[in-house]
Amino acid sequence: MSKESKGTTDLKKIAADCGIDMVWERYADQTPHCGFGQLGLCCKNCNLGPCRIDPFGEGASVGTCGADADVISATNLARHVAAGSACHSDHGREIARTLLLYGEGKTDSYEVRSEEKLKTIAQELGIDPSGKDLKELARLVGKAMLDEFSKQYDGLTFLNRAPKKQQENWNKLNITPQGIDRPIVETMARTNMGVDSDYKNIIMGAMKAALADGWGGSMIATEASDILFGSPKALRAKVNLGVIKEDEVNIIIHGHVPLLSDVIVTASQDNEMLKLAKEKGANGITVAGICCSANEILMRRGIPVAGNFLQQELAITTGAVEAMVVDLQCIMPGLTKVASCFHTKLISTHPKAKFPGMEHIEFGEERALDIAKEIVKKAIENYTRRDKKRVNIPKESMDLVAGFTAENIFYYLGGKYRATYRPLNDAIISGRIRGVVGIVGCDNPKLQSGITHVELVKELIRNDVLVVQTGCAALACAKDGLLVPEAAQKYAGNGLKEICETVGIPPVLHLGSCVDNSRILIACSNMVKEGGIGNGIDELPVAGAAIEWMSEKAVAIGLYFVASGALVVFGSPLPVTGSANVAKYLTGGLESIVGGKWAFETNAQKAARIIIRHIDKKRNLLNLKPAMYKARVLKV
Ligand code: BF8
Repeated sequence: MSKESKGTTDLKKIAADCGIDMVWERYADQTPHCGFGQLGLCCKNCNLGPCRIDPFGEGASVGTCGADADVISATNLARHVAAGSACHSDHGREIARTLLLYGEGKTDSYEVRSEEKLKTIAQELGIDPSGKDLKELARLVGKAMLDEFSKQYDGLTFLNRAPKKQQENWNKLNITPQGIDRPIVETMARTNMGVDSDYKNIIMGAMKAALADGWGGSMIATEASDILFGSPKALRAKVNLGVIKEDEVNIIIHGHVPLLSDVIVTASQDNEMLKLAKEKGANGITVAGICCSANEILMRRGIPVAGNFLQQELAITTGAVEAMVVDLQCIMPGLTKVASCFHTKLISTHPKAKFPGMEHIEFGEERALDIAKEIVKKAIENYTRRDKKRVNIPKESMDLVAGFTAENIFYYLGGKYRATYRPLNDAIISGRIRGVVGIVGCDNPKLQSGITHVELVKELIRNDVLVVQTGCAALACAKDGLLVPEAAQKYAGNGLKEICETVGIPPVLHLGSCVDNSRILIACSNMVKEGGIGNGIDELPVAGAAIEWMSEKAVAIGLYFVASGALVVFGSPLPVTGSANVAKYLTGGLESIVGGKWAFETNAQKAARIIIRHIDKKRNLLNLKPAMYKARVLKV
């Protein structure tokens, strides 16, 4: 198992010397965790309770209303899924609305950077792009995207991208989302006291909400962002806290929605701002990202990444961050305590996410660039308050290559002259690539803070599995040097190495932020359409893992991949294991219904073995030759 980096250890000591608890100490203070919560056996959804079920069979076996462990754990899970889906979808709605505002001429802070994507999506949404100028087309596409959220009966347009097999199955099971908002509302309604009391039916409802996220809200977030901010292309950049510069004004962007992060980058490159920074004694302005905001501006603009989820507090303890600017999602309320010991200015920007102790500068799409300049100016002015003696920036930074998408993956895999997934499918059929696995999601102190991702990915690529990544998992692996072409030579099995060296790609492809998991759904559908490796996503030699999952968003992502036919491995189990029925259903029963299922395994080597066995089983069912090169022996 890899060790914590020296930089992290040093910064933790600085915080401790300041008397500050960070996520690791707060986590330790919470252990042992509440057993009822971990097992999913407590219910506080009405005032007959709160109730809890005794897992040892000695106390209550049902709540006051009569709900048993099955109902309570399935209800809790469904509500997590609804919250996670709501979060992603709200993000998608904001980008679609901005596209509409641009089209209506109500903001000049944004533009259409991918005309090609705008036209393709327009056609998909039933809008003829011919004869329309960009603004008019953006207006129509923005409006049509927003309509997807409020649809009541019609079904989501992007569901048509899924293989026919999945679409027909969802229709048969009555879990085809009618729109984006409706299944999420429905999940909250059916889990209210005294509504749905059949755990299987509750989980079916949750799958509908999750599908509305993956094939709806998240997919719209990705597509609308590509239109406004540009379709990513492979690029090289830097990752880890070492990207913070000792002699420059450092601004950290943290959160999710690229509407803010993109304009902050633009504002930081403005001559007036650069001049002001010089006047204050700085040699320039560095913008770096944390969490999925980092991924958004990395993928499209090559902006360096300061870190993943668990590094948000560490960034402040470098003593060199003038401002941390946040919007929403995955922002620890604990930041304000850490910042109180340093000169860092914390600035919240979103009306839905305020934090006591942070300065709030409300962001608005209509005058986004002006607001961004105001924020950047505040950061520059704060540079003079920096205490140089307290600056401790770790030396650690690493190269990474990011910018892969469902549309460009074929190009980088050798299909330069044919817009086709044939090279990828052929590599799978020949066995050079054993399968494709998405390693996504958060990093979590429960599981070594990113190190479990790294171990899992290394074991997979060693066994010729091509890995695609998003979210904080991608950043954790990037810091370990896995997202550069050179990593193939060092870590990949012979088959995968041959492909990577021939076409010059890393063995681990970065596909973006968490909403960009939708790119993985599209890539899977494209693999099916290309032919030769199955008629549905459930037949492909693919899997997913969010081994260090933390957020409700990760639960929603997990469920939409399961509902779309994939095996999904989580590290710590979902909080359902207090119900043997629900746990068995999620990890077994669902497979014969939707093709996918969950597995829980905290050990990276064992998780790799689960995934590789699954891939080999799918290859056998497809009558594909075994992986071309003899599998290396797993270490467990
Ligand atoms: O949406 S991976 S910790 S930052 S929830 Fe959050 Fe998890 Fe990171 Fe992005 Ni996703």
